[in-house]
Amino acid sequence: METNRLSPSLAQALNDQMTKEAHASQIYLSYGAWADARGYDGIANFLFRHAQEERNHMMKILEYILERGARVKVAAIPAPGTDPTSVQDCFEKVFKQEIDNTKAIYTLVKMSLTEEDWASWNFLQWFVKEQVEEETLALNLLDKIKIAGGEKAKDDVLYTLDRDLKTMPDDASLAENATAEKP
Ligand code: OFO
Repeated sequence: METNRLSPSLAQALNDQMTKEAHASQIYLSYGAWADARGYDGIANFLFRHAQEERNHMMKILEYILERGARVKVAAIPAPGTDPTSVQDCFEKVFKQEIDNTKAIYTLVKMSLTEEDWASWNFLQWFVKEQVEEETLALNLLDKIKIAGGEKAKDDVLYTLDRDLKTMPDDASLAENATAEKP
């Protein structure tokens, strides 16, 4: 009896997405190491936490593939690429990385829609929402550094930003999640 509930193409695409999430994790890890080596402990802490979040995303997909009876294929993770050249460049790279990942998630959503695989479509909505949060978070960081002077940001401003990032929440609060009780 056939117990696999994923089409071969969607199973492959989800496996590929697992690798993309692992790749994102490696990118955050490498940027975190870059920031730490330059004395930006708070930025490093934020990026390391985010590396873990990306790994959790990978695990979430892995568990879903297994749950649907398809095969998980753990593939090689591409290298994270070059180090940022500045704090601004770091956040710009983070933002671009999140946009690329959003595009990949949208492709998966489209596939599930075309295949009328509503279980996968429903599963992927969590990622659609997550990407909105992550893009907002990255954009907020980019705004902060731009206000601080971008490439010309002074050391004391970078110091404050670094200190704030240490305790910054991992998720951005979105307008659509606001309620009358919790505006
Ligand atoms: Fe997995 O959310 Fe960012 O990339």
